[in-house]
Amino acid sequence: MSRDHVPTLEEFVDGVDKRNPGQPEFIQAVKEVAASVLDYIKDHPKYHEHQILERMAEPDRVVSFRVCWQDDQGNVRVNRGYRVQNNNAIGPYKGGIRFHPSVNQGILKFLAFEQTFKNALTGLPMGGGKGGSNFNPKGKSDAEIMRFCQAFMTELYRHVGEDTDVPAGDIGVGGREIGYMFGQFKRITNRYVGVLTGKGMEYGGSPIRTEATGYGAVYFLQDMLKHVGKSPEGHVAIVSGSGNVAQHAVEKLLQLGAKPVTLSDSDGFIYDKNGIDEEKLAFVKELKNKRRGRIEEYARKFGAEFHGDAARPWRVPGTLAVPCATQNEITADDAKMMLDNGIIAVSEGANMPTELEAVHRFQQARILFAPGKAANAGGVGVSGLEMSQNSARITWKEDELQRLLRDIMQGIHDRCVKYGGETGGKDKYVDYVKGANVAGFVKVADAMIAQGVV
Ligand code: NDP
Ligand code: 2IT
Repeated sequence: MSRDHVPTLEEFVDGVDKRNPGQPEFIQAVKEVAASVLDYIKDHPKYHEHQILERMAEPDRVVSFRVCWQDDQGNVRVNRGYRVQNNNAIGPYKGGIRFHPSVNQGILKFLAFEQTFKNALTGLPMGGGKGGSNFNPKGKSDAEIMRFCQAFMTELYRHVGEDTDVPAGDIGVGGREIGYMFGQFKRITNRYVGVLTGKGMEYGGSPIRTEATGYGAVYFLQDMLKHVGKSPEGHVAIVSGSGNVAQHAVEKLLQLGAKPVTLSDSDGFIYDKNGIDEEKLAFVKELKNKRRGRIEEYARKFGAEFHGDAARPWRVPGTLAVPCATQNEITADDAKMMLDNGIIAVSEGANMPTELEAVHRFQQARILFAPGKAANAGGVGVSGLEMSQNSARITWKEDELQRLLRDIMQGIHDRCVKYGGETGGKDKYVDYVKGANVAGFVKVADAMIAQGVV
């Protein structure tokens, strides 16, 4: 690729393609950002001179390691662990850890790349990273989870630290796993520091970190609707997933007067025409967080529909959608179905749940579409506040954190409008994808330029 002109999208993506064989999710994430920022770079040549986008799309480092542990039968098991440190221009690397059999280097590179922009959007000083393992937590005993987490941290500890890289949870990693990893870090290093976020309240956790991602995604939905003179009240909402993010998205939707009607897991989805209320949500929390059961049980208990074969809920009619399971769960065909059913707003609780072609359909239809790096940033936002509290060795009050989370989401919405709003448009249309990408890019890019060629 020639350095004397700003590359076209095709030229740029061609280079990314060649350098990252077998990593389609990473290429997809970089392509989406490049499509948004290359025009901006053309108008601001310093970013091209400093090769900023090229540097952002090459992780600072990728660490890969073997994780050996013993199952309850005494068998030796081997998994692969990773930490991808993408960019630390504006703060220590920060981002979750995912335990899922699908985890590979390309998926974690996509997540660490996205995280870099997301963390910049929060306004807090955090760089981007992500880690995980192809370990499958399903069906494992508590003791097996503990041994795996300890083995994972036995290598990870040398790459992380409260001022270096601060992991948290993601798919398959919640409070239980964070506790075991924190315990092992402390044992190995003999240091009690905020090396992980999402900790329990007894040992340095922050109020509302558990709720923050789902709440934040619905706050963002509320802000997008407000921008066009609407509110979530009375709307039917389609939600996917049934883990941490989905549960708290449903909770906030209910508080704002919407009617959530679906939830899913990797087996399929439930459709409750009467709506998922507080009592039914309490059942889901007990089912998923304590008994670690399957969502199908909801349908049996409450007489709702269950659709198996890993079906996703997008065919269900509704006007709001909050995808909260995993990447690429909304295809172009799903997007068409949702538009035909009258969808007006989509807020991504998950990371990159919408395929590129589906994003284009939503953009062409000019509906309200919030990309994950904006909409799900509330989780890492409160993680950043957990880091501040740990540094000061205090815990702030819940009210204060509720207010700060609301402010963070509002701030992200404002930044998206600034860079993605149409000047002179009649319908106040905001391209939230462009807005989030350019706003995140500018902050990290300016810090990189200030810090020289490193
Ligand atoms: P959980 O592990 O708590 O829940 C994940 C949910 O998604 C489960 O219902 C799970 O079903 C389902 N799921 C996961 N993978 C698949 C798959 N391949 N196919 C179908 N269903 C799947 O994770 P979280 O709620 O924390 O994370 C959900 C999404 O939100 C992820 O994209 C994550 O990256 C993103 N996110 C999370 C944040 C956080 O703070 N936790 C912050 C920002 C984004 P099953 O139980 O059957 O596997
Ligand atoms: O994708 C994400 O933003 C997360 N999984 C949360 C990261 C964090 O450090 O809190």
